[in-house]
Amino acid sequence: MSTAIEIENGEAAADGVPIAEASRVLRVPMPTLRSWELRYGIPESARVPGKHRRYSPQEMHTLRLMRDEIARGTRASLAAQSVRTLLGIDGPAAELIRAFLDASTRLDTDGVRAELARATEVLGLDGCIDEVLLPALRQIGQWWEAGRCDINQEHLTTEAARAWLDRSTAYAPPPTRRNPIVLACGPGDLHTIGLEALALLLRHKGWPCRLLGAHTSTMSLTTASVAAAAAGVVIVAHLPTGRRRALASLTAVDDLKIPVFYAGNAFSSARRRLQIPGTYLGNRLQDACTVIDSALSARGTI
Ligand code: B12
Repeated sequence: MSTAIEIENGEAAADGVPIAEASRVLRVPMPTLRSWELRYGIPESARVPGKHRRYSPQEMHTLRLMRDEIARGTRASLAAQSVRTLLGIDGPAAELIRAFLDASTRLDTDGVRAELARATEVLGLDGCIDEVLLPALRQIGQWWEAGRCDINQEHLTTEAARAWLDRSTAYAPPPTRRNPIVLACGPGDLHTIGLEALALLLRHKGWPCRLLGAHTSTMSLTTASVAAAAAGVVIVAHLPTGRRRALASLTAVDDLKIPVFYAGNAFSSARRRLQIPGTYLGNRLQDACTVIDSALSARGTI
């Protein structure tokens, strides 16, 4: 018998997943799935008239993004727009994501960096990060989960993207503020790229940044934040298993009366953000950068 995850990835259903099965696997009622397609074109219909709807692995992915976006509290119409952007269905990002993924599939790390540079020319740095880099990484995560790419491809692509972020940071304008922003993963998390990208955007707003990186313990974070006289602290956690320890770090920084901000999938639903100190940064890095910049500038910490 096939497991839910196999079906969700399409591995066990070569002809696609029937709507009743999709509803069961995704835990979304069938009428809701039908209304997403009718009202918002999510996913775009590939149905042959007279035949029952069957969802391909890519369509299941689209539905899952829609479900998760709504679970984060977004209205269905806006969620549909955001899913389109995430998938690169809309606008010039679509071609740039494809080119990035082609370079990744060829294991061409120079190509990955070159595509990020091209995306920056076309969409600006904000657009490159939110509309190309993050959606492409999400797609690679999906491919990896579905067995469509191996771990080497994921690692090479991630490292190429990190090298590009690092190099871009080296060429960012010099800081115009005095107190730095400290950025760290929660103690249980290795997923640094979102933080590295945010640090680059903050550097472009004049903020010096201290990136503490992966698996930062609460003790190291508080010690470094006090030593640096941090203007603010950002903590990111992706894995649900790391949420409790990330929360301990947030609380410790908040106790020091340093403004604290947080993001990542460990906090993606409203329920997971109940009674958490600090400011939730949402999904888009350019918006997160604006929130932090406005909050800290308003405090006059420069
Ligand atoms: C690259 C990567 C890695 C790299 C990280 C390298 C690095 N230096 O960052 C490595 C190889 C180390 C890694 C390890 C693992 N990973 Co990993 N990884 C990824 C991948 C492909 C991209 C991660 C990423 O940067 N995501 C950022 C964006 C693209 O993710 P997102 O979900 O869309 O994020 C949204 C919001 O959270 C927010 N956001 C995200 N980051 C930030 C940051 C800021 C500042 C803000 C404001 C917002 C924000 O914006 C996004 C929406 O627009 C994802 C795939 C994916 N879907 O994310 C898997 C993924 C996150 N990894 C996963 C897993 C399971 C693991 C491992 C446990 C694998 C293993 N068995 O060893 C380990 C965990 C190690 C650990 N303790 O953390 C799962 C997590 C599933 C879950 N929910 O629990 C994912 C989703 C892959 C998958 N499809 O299964 N991983």
